[in-house]
Amino acid sequence: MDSIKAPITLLRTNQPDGFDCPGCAWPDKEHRSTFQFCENGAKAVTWEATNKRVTPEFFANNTVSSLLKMSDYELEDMGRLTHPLVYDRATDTFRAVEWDAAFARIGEILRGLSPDQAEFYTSGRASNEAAYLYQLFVREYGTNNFPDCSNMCHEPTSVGLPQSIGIGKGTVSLDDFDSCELIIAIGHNPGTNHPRMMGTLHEAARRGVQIFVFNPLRERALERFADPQSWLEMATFGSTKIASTYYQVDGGGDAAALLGIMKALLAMDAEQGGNVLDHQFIKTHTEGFDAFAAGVQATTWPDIEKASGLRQADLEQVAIAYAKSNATIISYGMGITQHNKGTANVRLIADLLLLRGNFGKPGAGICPLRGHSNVQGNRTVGITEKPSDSFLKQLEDVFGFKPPQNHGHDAVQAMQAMIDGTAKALFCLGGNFAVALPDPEQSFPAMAKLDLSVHIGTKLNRTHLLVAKETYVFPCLGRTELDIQASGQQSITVEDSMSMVHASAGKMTPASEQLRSEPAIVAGIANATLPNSKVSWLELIADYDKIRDLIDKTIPGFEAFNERIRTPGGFRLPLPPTERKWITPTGKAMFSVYGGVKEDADVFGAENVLRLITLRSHDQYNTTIYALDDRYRGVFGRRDVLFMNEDDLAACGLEHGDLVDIETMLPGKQLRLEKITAIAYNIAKGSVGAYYPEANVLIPLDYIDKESGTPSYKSVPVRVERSKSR
Ligand SMILES: Nc1nc2c(c(=O)[nH]1)N[C@H]1C(S)=C(S)[C@@H](COP(=O)(O)OP(=O)(O)OC[C@H]3O[C@@H](n4cnc5c(=O)[nH]c(N)nc54)[C@H](O)[C@@H]3O)O[C@H]1N2
Ligand SMILES: Nc1nc2c(c(=O)[nH]1)N[C@H]1C(S)=C(S)[C@@H](COP(=O)(O)OP(=O)(O)OC[C@H]3O[C@@H](n4cnc5c(=O)[nH]c(N)nc54)[C@H](O)[C@@H]3O)O[C@H]1N2
Ligand SMILES: [Mo]
Repeated sequence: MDSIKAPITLLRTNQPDGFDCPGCAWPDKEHRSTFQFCENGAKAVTWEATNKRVTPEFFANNTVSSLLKMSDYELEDMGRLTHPLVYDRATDTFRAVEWDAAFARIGEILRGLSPDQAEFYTSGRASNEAAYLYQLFVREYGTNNFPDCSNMCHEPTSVGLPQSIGIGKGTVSLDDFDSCELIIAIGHNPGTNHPRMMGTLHEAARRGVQIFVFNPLRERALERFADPQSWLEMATFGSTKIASTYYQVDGGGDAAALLGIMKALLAMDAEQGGNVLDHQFIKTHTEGFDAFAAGVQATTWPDIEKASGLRQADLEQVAIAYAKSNATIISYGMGITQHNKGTANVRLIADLLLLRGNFGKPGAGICPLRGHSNVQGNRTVGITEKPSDSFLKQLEDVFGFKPPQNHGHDAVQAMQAMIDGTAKALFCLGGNFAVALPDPEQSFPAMAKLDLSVHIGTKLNRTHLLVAKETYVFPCLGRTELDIQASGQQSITVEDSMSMVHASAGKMTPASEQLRSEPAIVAGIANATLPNSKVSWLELIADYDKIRDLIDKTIPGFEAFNERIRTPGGFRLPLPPTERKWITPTGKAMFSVYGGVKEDADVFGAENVLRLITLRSHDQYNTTIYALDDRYRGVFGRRDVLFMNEDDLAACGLEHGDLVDIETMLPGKQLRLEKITAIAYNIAKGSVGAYYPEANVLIPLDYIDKESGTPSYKSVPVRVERSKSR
């Protein structure tokens, strides 16, 4: 970004009249605090607002085959896309195409397919307005095939929490962090992925709130953190201790740890005459306690210790602190969800909170850390392969078409349909679908089998280059850019991790005159595909208030949307558990039975089998690599490393710095990653860590949490040996 624009643009991040940070989904207090941005938010903003451009001239001089040889980092580093592009097979290049001609051709192809042969992916940066139009178009076209990035991320939250508390979202607000007495942070790395949360944790730590961290890796920022917003600490190079205690749980050992804490609580409650659990809450608000308690009691301490890697005495300490706290928040991320029993893990967290009534009171609740800045909003406005009957009915009533009733494909199922050849078309509203998914050896070639692929993006990435018979790449406006339509300047809206909906308006001159907004591109394709549509697509684009009026009419919680969005800070969507209302089939919050203690007992028993955890570095945003450093973990200039515990290195006959080959140890799978440098690291014994997406070659596509369909990106059994290839 040029040096004059950069500071002005960054100052507008997360301001009432500015744009929402395209980084993470952590909220801001009232969204109008003084200038708040973080290092990684700044990277996300400047990544989008770069001066570099990748033009039709560039594409004319570079074949797709030659571009495919470039790294993901190099591809995005070429800059912003400037023109709508179509793939030309004869020359193996992309060339510029007229928007309307492209839309017309796409419409023609789509009309020739049966709707369930097309897959419509969404990555979580799209605005509510774009995502709503997209689902409307796709449902009028006739399918619920909505693979989305949530399917690889917080789907276990979307599936598990409704069963437990009646809604698939977090229940805490930022204010709750001001009055909580205990925070338990499981399986997330906020110093890198939600840096603004560090400010919140930092304040809590200074208030004397205990923070217990459960993580197999020692993450520096969770141990100590200097708040960049605190001038004094920066000036004095001081830092605040964050984790009161850091529990270095084994990878995949969280369920055992949670069961241990709950076993200790049940025992304390029995000893102390029922003073430990909130029996009144349990009686009034929950069901399933007896079966749950029996399951916990049947779990033995030796099993818990073995599966969690933690000692009984440690887990009892957590239970004692939890019993003392009148208001507890549990936050969690991918360390909980990306496992074979991700959904069951999420339910266990809810169980622990239910035991002491930690819902619907100040300072307490559950806090899933969402990924993309509007991934939660996308789901709220209808991006789901499993729409509810009531939502479909509402669409039918308001628009007068019959939406498809059967459930569609999630991300893994969409890729499987592409692999077996039943899917013929793929749309991507943002993201890097093929690179984000497991097993590129299967998924990359599947892209070429499609008749049509269409991508809406800001920068070029590998998924765009894995061309189908016909491929279009459409450049769109980013969050930071001015969006002018017929009625004037438009704002879009987003929902953060805490269900706050607010407006966002970019101010920068668009990267190219050719760019269109995401809503405009979706509407253009819809208009060209559905000649008898019940929706006036182009009118909606003239004024996004009209899109919001439709959201208001069809989605609960958005009443008076246009009015409320004009209040600085926006508004909060209804969260019934915060009022102790439970929208479950029984009308109560539900305890669950985990069943056993280990998520995958059989696989990891064998000799020398280690658990591979795939991770984000400090210098990356998912598949976007900003640079090759991972500062907090002390890795510089490279990403081809494997984090290993010293004991595991020794057991494999290796030393720090040795080159290793990694092989996936699942029956019938032949997945390998070769010539990786093993480095000694403070990681729980039995677990090894490697960077995503490079390590996706080791993850089978069908190795998933069966309840949610989410790949077990953090729990792949592997064997590590000295590299044969030198
Ligand atoms: N800068 C930046 N910000 C981002 C992103 C980014 O890539 N870059 N990505 C965004 C997205 S889409 C998401 S989903 C979030 C992801 O944010 P996080 O949830 O923080 O995701 P990860 O970096 O994958 O790592 C999670 C943490 O889980 C730990 N872990 C791994 N396995 C286990 C386990 O079995 N148990 C426990 N207790 N811990 C475990 C790892 O050591 C790591 O510290 O961040 C969002 N924000
Ligand atoms: N091994 C392993 N794999 C994982 C994970 C893991 O932890 N380990 N994490 C998973 C998770 S949590 C997620 S969420 C997925 C992420 O999967 P995706 O969401 O598909 O991937 P991203 O890397 O976030 O997408 C980056 C691309 O988005 C486009 N883009 C950026 N901004 C915009 C915009 O404003 N509009 C549009 N239209 N496009 C834009 C750019 O073209 C960029 O190349 O990956 C999953 N894959
Ligand atoms: Mo994510």
